[in-house]
Parts: sequence; structure tokens; C-alpha cells
Amino acid sequence: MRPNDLITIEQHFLEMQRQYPQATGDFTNLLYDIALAAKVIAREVNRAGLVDILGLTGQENVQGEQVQKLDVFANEAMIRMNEFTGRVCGMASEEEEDIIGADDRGKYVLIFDPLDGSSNIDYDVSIGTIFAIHKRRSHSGACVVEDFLQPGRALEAAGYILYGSSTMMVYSTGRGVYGFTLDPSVGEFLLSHPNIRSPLPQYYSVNHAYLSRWSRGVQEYVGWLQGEGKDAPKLSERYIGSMVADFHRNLLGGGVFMYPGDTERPLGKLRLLYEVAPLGFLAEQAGGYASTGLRNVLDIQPTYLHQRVPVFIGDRSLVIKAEQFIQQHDTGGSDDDPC
Ligand code: AHM
Ligand code: MG
Repeated sequence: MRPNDLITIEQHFLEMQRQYPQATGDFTNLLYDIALAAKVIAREVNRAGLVDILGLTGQENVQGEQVQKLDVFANEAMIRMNEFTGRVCGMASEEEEDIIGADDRGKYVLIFDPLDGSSNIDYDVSIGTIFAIHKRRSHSGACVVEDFLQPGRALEAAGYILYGSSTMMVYSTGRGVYGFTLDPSVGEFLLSHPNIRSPLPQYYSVNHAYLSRWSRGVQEYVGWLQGEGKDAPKLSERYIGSMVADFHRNLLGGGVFMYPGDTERPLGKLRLLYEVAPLGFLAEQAGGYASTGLRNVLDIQPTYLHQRVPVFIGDRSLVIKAEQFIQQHDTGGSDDDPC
């Protein structure tokens, strides 16, 4: 790539900001703060394997410093990089019980899952940070929980950072989805995937270990994805076990990811505010769709911070098909929604 072709994430954010002449720059800078936090977390994630090889895990490394768990480190990095900037009045993290106060003057609230897919951390398998930004609803003073409890449809921006074979930041402000790849030699995210649109589906992603606990509708739907019945697509399966990595794979390769409710966990495992709504926002911006199986996840009015919802996300026609199977087999035609 010639230098003239390079677009850094900062240039891209500034270019986007020019479309809003009244913008103060706060929002642009907030996105840039997140990109900076991402670089700090990426450095630590990349070192983690090495730390293991060198036998430095445990409470202290050779310098006598505390070695933090990666998810704790990522959580603290996101908080520290955003709390005193004056851009956010508060944050909500999947790792924290309650909201985290920041600068009362901030116009935005930041919601994040600092390290999604944490069961993969010890095995060098892709993990990621998911983030979402809302405008605060309260007018002054400290932010309140209602500032965070907004439907996904109201998001100002959402995105994720994937720590995989390379580090990528993918985001949307509601005007398409853009992907940037971190070039470690220059220490900057460079535009690598402009205006992402999901291709035709090839994959489905689900944890099959829960098959016996799924409803009839979900079982029949997964059978259909595998090739049973009329017009069945006969897809290949891929399941990484990090929602952010499974979502990313399907975003670029085409497919559907799901974490349905089951007899043990009627609302599934994934959290509306930290995982489902941000990725649902991105899916829709890339031409896809995200549903609980009964309704669009972006239309749900959250009632509490750590609310869980079942999710089917990715290729639009495959998600609509999931809704049809569930409608036909599980609800007896009723629209009652446990979410
Ligand atoms: P986490 O936020 O604690 O990492 O949990 C969420 C993760 C998702 O990334 C992933 O899709 C899911 O848990 C995997 O769960 P399971 O092991 O039940 O398939
Ligand atoms: Mg998570």
C-alpha cells in the first residue's frame, strides 16, 4: 500500500465529523479514546501468551509487579482512558455491578464488555472488546441508570475490537460499518474494510452441546440450517465461543450466530446492553438483522443493566427464518415475549 492510500482511523473519524458542521469534536474524540484504549489492551493481550511461556503468571512478575488477569486489565484500561476526558458522564461495564461515574459534564455514556469470550483467554483464541455509546438523557449532574437503559435503536455508535491474528476495530455510527486493522509497526489503526456488507451466508454458529435443552422451534431451525427440509441452505458450522469473534467471522464470511434460550437458561446467556444491542446495531448497518426469535433486539427497552436476551444475529433472511420456526413451533402463534 502506498502512503497516499493509507487512511488512519483518526483521519477517518475527522472526515466523518466534517459531515456534521455543528459537531464539537467530543464524539470524535470519544471514539479515538476507545481506539487508544484498544491499543493498550491489544498490547497486553499479545503479551499474555509470552508471559505464560516465560512462566510469569501468578501474582508477581520478575520485576515484582502484579500480573493482572486480562479481563481485569481490559476493564481498568477502558475506565481509566475515559473517566477524566470530559466526554462521558458515566460508564457501564459487563464486569461491574453498577454504573461508574465519570465527568458530570460529559454528554455521552459508554457501555462496554471489556473482554468478551473470556473463557478463551487461556488458549490464545480470539477475544474482543465490545462498546456502545448513547447520548445521556438526563440534563445535568451525575448520570443516572436511565441514561444507560436505552433501546439499541437509539445508539449513537457501537463497535468492537477483535484481538485475533491481527487486531481489528470495527464500528458504526449508523452510516455503514467500517473496519480498521492495527498496523503494529506504525502503532495505528488503518482503514482496511470500508463499508462492510455481509455476503451470502455460508456458516451457522451455535453451541450444539445445549441441543437437548432447546425448544422444538430452535431444534428444527438448526436442522434446517444443516440441510433438512424445504429450501434448506445446508451451511457449514463454525463456533469459536467468543461472540465477538463468531459475529466478526459471519460478518465477513456470511452466516448466522445464535445463543437461544433453553430449559436451563430461558433468556440465554448474552447481555442486551453489553453484547446483543451493539452487535445488533452493527448487523443491521451491514444489511443483516438481530432478533430474540420474536422481535428485533434494537426495539427492546432495557429494564436493568445486566439483562439477558436470546439472540439470533447475522444474515437477514436466516434470522427471519429463525423467527418463523419459533413462531410456528414454540409460541403457538402468540407474540408473548419473555424479554
Ligand atoms: P463472557 O462475556 O463471560 O466472555 O461470556 C460471553 C461468551 C460469548 O462471547 C460467547 O458467545 C458465549 O459466552 C459462549 O458461551 P458457551 O460456552 O455457553 O457456548
Ligand atoms: Mg461477553
